[in-house]
Amino acid sequence: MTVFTEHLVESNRDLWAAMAGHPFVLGLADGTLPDSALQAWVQQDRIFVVEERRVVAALRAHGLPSRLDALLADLDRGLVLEAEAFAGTAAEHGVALEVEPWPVCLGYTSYLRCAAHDGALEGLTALYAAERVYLDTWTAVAERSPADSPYHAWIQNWSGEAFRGFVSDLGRDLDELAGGPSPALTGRLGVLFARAARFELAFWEMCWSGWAWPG
Ligand code: MP5
Repeated sequence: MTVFTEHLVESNRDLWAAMAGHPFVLGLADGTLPDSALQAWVQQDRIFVVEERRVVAALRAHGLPSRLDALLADLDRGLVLEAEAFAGTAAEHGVALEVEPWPVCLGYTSYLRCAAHDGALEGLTALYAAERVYLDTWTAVAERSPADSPYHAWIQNWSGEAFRGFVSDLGRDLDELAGGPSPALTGRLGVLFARAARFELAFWEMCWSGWAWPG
């Protein structure tokens, strides 16, 4: 029998392929990303990781099994460092830090937070989509990147052993918490997972196309 998290990923293979082949991701891989797209990503993903801390806090407020709670505590510490790394990159490139979240970023972070408030399984399923997409997409970037890629640190951050281990632990704990979900629950969580993954694709597109607020 396929475990729950693998079933979720298998059901969304087309989305995974669309992400690995997205122009933003291909630009990351060969180092040809336009400055405007890179700047948008640095600014918007910094907001994403800051907001992700609130998702993690909402999840932990449900009272989770201790191993999972400790994993999320580690994630929270890592997010502080990631936000600092983005701030450092922004300073190096003269990029403004305090910008508004663009619609897709705001929609996605709000969606993740709502899922986390709705329940532990709901929030973890949506968060797992975000983490698994990042692992798999940056792994695709790593496979196509030269060793001296200007994005080496990011590639390492999201395709290296530490992050791979974290995503694997998160999946294991989600599978354990979900148990053998009923068809109705599987369907409901499947929608949450797929929507979060579609937001991930939209996030790349937002950065690539500069989808700011109209007007
Ligand atoms: C992640 C991220 C990875 N930084 N940004 C998006 C849009 N999706 C996923 O997560 P983490 O937890 O920041 O390493």
